[in-house]
Amino acid sequence: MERPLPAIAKAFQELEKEVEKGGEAVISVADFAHACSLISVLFGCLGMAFKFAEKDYVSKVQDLSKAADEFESLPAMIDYDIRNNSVRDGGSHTRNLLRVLRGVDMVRLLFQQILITEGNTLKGPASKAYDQVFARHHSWTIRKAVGAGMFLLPSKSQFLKKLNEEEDDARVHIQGYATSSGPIVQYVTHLFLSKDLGTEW
Ligand code: 1PZ
Repeated sequence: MERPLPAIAKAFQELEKEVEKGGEAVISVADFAHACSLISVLFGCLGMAFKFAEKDYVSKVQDLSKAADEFESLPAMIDYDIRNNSVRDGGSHTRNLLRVLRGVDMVRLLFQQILITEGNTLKGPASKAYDQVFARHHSWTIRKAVGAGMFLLPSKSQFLKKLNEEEDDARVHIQGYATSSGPIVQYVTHLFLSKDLGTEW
């Protein structure tokens, strides 16, 4: 039986190790895209409601995986778009990176909320995470669609069952991801800010 949660936690813990080396340490595009691709599995455990989000996320991660053939590191990939004046262009690697990073951050907050929320619902945790990370970047139409989808989420226990997890074990991996993804989000955010690209677009 497959168990996606430990794999997700492990991939981000590995990335965190790279980031914690500090200094010259750079995350490779391939490792980042691979870790982000593992998150896609979660969509499959949420039912049909978020198919539209899954498609958008998966296509952007695939773009980053392809970019890994061309660029070794995330900074090198971003620098390419800066030289081409294409940072904010629809479909650019750098723009897709920012969107995917928000996905990573949303799952981080979702997991944090799951850990501190009592009861068996995902609606509260997911809504909080969405409101903090994505809401201000999305149109009214998308926000309404997401809000409607929140009512269709499975219960927490159904979600864990689909992930082939028992509650206690799941908490360890959920905590592992929540902790290790934080420094990754910070690192990539810092790349954007240090290159004067901003992140509010
Ligand atoms: C329990 C968890 C519930 C999951 C709720 C997921 C809500 C995310 C909703 C995202 C809607 C996506 C619709 C498309 C939006 C696009 O307009 C933007 C901008 O794309 P661009 O113009 O640059 O091409 N895309 C995004 O903002 C990226 C959306 C990624 C969503 C990833 C969410 C990860 C959460 C996974 C939870 C399992």
